[in-house]
Amino acid sequence: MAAFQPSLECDNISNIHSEQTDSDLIQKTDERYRETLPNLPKGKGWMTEHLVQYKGFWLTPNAALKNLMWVQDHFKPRPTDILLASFPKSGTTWLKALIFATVNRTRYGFADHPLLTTGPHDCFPFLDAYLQEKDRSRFDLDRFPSPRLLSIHIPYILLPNSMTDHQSCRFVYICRDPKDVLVSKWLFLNKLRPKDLPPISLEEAFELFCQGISHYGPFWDHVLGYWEASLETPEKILFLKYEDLKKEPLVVVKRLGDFLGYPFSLEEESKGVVEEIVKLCSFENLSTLEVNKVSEQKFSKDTIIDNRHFFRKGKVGDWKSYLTTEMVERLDEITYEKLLGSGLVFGS
Ligand code: PAP
Repeated sequence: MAAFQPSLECDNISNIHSEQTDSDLIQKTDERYRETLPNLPKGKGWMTEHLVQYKGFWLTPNAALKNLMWVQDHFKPRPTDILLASFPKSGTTWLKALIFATVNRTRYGFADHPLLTTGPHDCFPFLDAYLQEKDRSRFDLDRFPSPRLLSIHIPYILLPNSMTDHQSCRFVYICRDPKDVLVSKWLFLNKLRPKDLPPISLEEAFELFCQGISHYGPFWDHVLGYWEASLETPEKILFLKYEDLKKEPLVVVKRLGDFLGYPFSLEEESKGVVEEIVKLCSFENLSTLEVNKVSEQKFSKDTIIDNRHFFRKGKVGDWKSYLTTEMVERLDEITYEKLLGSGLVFGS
């Protein structure tokens, strides 16, 4: 089984040749970005001063938009690639750990597993952050062994054809009740908001979220993009819910193993391997590990985040401690209307 540990396996790879041949393409992407940016509508940002609206979705101008263009122009998917896609704060960190542990389960023992000393975001990187690294010799995606585990927040509709094509990579998408997403996102992004900008109040964040103006929003369009694609091509996209994972982690992890082409054998099941994976990746375990309490995660040149911020409460329904009855009614109503007829529902 091929492993995926970029920070261990790819550090010393020299890629001078590919850097030279890529330089024209890189310049073209930079030009496209520079030409596009000034013409985009602006909205208030949660972490950055503002977001820009690109083809219906709200993105941070310096990171998300640029990263998206890099993915569109430079990423060469492989049929064996496993892409984890999500709207931010929907359970990405948890699913990264679960997929990494499932795919690599015959390679690592549970007693000295990499996830005990390496954060999930380091084991399972964000695709766009790697593509954009200036020092591409450090993270040469073309030389990563298969299966490559890569994650994105990019909406389905903005992905290049090379990725949505039936023969290319597979996706696992995770979604979560928007009320929990909103609260988690508001608390998370306020922590990262530069000190020279005043904090965003919950009322303001709520209003922006309802209007669709949040990192990779509108939430509903993001979810529906992957939901509809998963209905059309279920063998290509596995659509999961955070709430289901909480309720029946063993069932979902077994489904995950089947979908990814790493099914659990009866022997593994009887030995409790699925339980071990669920335990290893549980909030209770990961959030108390030293690496997830003290280390920081470098997502790109400008984005460095303390690992501890990815572990807050890990509960279903924590929105009840934050949202007023009016907020809940309004958000539920928007969700109901947006998802009407899609077949997708969120629990209350
Ligand atoms: P990201 O999009 O920035 O990567 P993401 O991992 O999707 O964030 O979401 C973070 C949420 O997942 C947090 O939710 P909360 O704010 O409501 O608590 C975080 O606590 C939760 N989370 C992280 N790890 C786990 C886990 N192992 N089990 C359950 N929930 C988790």
